Amino acid sequence: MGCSVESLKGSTEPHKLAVLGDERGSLIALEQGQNIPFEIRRAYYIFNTKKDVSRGFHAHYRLQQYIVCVSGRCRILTDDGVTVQNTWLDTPQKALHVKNLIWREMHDFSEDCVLLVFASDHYKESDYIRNYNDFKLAVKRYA
Ligand code: T46
Repeated sequence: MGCSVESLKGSTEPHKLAVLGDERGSLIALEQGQNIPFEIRRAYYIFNTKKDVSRGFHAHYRLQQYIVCVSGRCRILTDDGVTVQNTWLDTPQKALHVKNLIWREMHDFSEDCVLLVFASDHYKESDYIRNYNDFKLAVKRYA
């Protein structure tokens, strides 16, 4: 990579989101600079996931993401090269801020799972680290 990679400290942060509900139902607002601590360049959602099929298995050199499970549940494994963390996203009230240089895997999707992701950059395959050994080397290099 020609450019610097941000610090690894505090690389996966769970956030609790405030529900703005009334008698009609619930609403959660996500705003750049309020809940989402980076400029949003892309959003995508993952749905129609198949039983016992996991996803992810990669890290990003620079990309930060903010992940919310708006329906159903799934388990997100994050690994900073030293510590592995498992977080259940099982309510729309939980969000996970996953910074750069974090290995992530998504497991145990419920049938109704819809994972909404906000990303700090456009899709770039060159930003993906898809091999775990390459990820460990990148962590050593940039930590
Ligand atoms: C991540 C986790 C949480 C695009 O063309 N544009 C996009 O914005 C994305 C996200 C993907 N794609 C293509 C690339 C692949 O051909 O869609 C296909 C599936 O992507 P991928 O295998 O990377 O999907 P996941 O679920 O393993 O990972 C995704 C994100 O790629 C990744 O950044 O952190 O969700």
